Amino acid sequence: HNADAFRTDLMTITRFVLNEQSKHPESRGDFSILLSHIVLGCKFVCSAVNKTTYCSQLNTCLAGLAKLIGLAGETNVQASEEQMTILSLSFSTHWLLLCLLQHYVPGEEQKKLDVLSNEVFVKALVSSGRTCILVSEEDEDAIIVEPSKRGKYCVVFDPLDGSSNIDCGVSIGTIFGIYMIKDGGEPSLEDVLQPGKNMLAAGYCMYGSSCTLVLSAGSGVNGFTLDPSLGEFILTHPDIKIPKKGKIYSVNEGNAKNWDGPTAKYVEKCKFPTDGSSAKSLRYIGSMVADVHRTLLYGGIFLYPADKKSPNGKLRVLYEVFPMSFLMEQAGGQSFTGKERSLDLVPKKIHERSPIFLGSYDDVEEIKALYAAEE
Ligand code: AHM
Ligand code: MG
Repeated sequence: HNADAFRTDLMTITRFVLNEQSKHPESRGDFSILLSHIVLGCKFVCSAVNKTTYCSQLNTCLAGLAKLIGLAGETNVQASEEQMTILSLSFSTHWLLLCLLQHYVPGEEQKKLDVLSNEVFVKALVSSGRTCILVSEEDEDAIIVEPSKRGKYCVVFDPLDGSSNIDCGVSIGTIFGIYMIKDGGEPSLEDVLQPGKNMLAAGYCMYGSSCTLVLSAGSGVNGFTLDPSLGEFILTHPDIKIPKKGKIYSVNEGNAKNWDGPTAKYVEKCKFPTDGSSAKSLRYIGSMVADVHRTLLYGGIFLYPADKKSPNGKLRVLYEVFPMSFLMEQAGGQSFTGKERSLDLVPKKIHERSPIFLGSYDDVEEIKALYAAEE
């Protein structure tokens, strides 16, 4: 139907957040402004990720051609300008010349994508005028915003998570969480070392086959997809609820030899269920945003447990564990650290790690029971 092919009532993320805001007459629109700056960061990273994937593939392809006709050395994939000219002349096809002229700059140093993304987010957040302290996975120290640009929000974020997936074009993402400053005074680390349940909002943006932003401001979870022709995030997944029980488990099984008893028992049960249910499927991308996104939409469980080598697991409390746990609970799922509800944890350091088990309510119930039995 034509009516389905072209939606005419577009709920952009800005309109959505302004609608929500109008339900709180006391609100002055600060949150909407902050969010629009986060959204800008996400759009920038989305475009940078797409360009990088395209350019690195193109460069690999050109370097391959250079090697084929003996212009490039064994290991060196950067051809000199002169070599590239010869190369472009010997392949006088339009396509190659066009590519060379438009995209290939021999020897060009590219700023790493995660560094670039961090710079963009920090600048977007500071310039919003609504933040006072920022914690980024890329910066060792928290950033205290200069007084003239301060607002009441504290933002914790991982600008580009899953960086090992960048070069092969697999989904990566940005994760963020938002707190309110504790009192009106000088911002300090105490403002971000709060338990996750104090977060006002959390979300992630996934740079995958499409660019999807999932957000919760404490009353449910909503998903928006970037329409590249409009440059706008449009509401495509209203009020996301995770299935109560799932058929998928997601974990790095390569660490199995170092797992503790309850984790090992749980994964064994996924593969060889003893209660007559069918075995679960294994899906693991190695990008938290993508693995959590699938878990949210299809149900199941995502685990990054503790192991003998890393007793606190791998994932970071402030900008990985908390925002994803916040979203899971808002969607009707659960998140557990192996000891307690993830959002109850009180971090002592900004880059602290914690084990995490999150997903469908019933699946997380099972792993909680195994840890309880251990005590
Ligand atoms: P990163 O910050 O180095 O990108 O690491 C975080 C990523 C997560 O996205 C993902 O869940 C996890 O590391 C995967 O780790 P592993 O490769 O150990 O399975
Ligand atoms: Mg990370």
